[in-house]
Amino acid sequence: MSKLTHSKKHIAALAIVAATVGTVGAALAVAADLKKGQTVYFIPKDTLNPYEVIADNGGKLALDEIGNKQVVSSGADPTVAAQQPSIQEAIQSGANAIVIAGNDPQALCPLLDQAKSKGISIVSFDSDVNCRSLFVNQAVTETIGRSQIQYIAKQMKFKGELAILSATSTATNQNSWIKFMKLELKKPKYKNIKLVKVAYGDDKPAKSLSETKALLQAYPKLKAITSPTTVGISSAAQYLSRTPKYKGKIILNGLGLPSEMKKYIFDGTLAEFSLWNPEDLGYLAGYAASSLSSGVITGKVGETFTAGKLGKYTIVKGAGGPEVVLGPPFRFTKANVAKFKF
Ligand code: RAM
Repeated sequence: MSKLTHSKKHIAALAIVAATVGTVGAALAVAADLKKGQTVYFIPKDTLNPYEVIADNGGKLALDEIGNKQVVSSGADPTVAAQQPSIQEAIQSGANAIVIAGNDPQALCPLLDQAKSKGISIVSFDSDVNCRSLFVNQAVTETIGRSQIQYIAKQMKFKGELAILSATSTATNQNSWIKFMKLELKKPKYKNIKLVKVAYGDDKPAKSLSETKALLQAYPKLKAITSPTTVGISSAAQYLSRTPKYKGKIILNGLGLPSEMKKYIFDGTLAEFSLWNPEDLGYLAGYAASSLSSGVITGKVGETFTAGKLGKYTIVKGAGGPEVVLGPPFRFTKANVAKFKF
């Protein structure tokens, strides 16, 4: 193996992938169809959120494999205003594709439509926008939302006050998960659980922490907090863990990075949380964007493409239009959390 040239190694790697998915010829053909030397802009919600950084790194892995260039550009805050200059930059520099995690479903669309009219392929990932050809979804939206309620309700013994600590109030992903959390809570078995508030920590550690404090002060009988954001859950866990009055008494769950959350699992602050592999999400988005900008797919339901080591994906009908779904989320507990690197 060590004597193989780079390209032979690449072919060998592809053959392994192809054998795994059982379609050697097809996988090699798709890889050959991808254009090289293209530029793909990754525009995360912001550049400081560790989750977004991991996802962007996954995108780079894919683009490096294909022979494309990644530019990561966004603001320090998860806002529309901070993302707009990055879209403009992508247009002006003649990028081939944009992969964006939208801080709002609609407000970015005038600029994204302008980009599309210049021939730039538009893919959303993590947080959807209304004006894209394809959304790379981390897991089925409904499953993410409903499962968080199912898990926390069990820990709450199906009664008591519950609050949600979200990201920004306009984030498409959190809002669509919260919609399904509320639908799940409508089932008769949750009649004794009261959702008292949805608070917004804006995916900023300091604001997420102060919102956690404010919830606990405003609702002295609060039993549980669910936080569908990695920044929210880690800030809430940090506060609960260092406050003896609350540690192990306020139930916490949500979506977190195992690397950030394992210490709070082991110190008894919380029992479980969920996520998917953000690096794989970015990697899949890198292949999706390159497949679109190469004309291998156009973004129609039923089309397929190969995402390197992750194998073959089929475009399905999602709530906001055509999407590909990375896969089912993982659930982390004391038993498995240490095994995950992200
Ligand atoms: C935060 C961000 C991101 C979300 C994860 C779960 O890092 O809000 O968009 O997908 O949490």
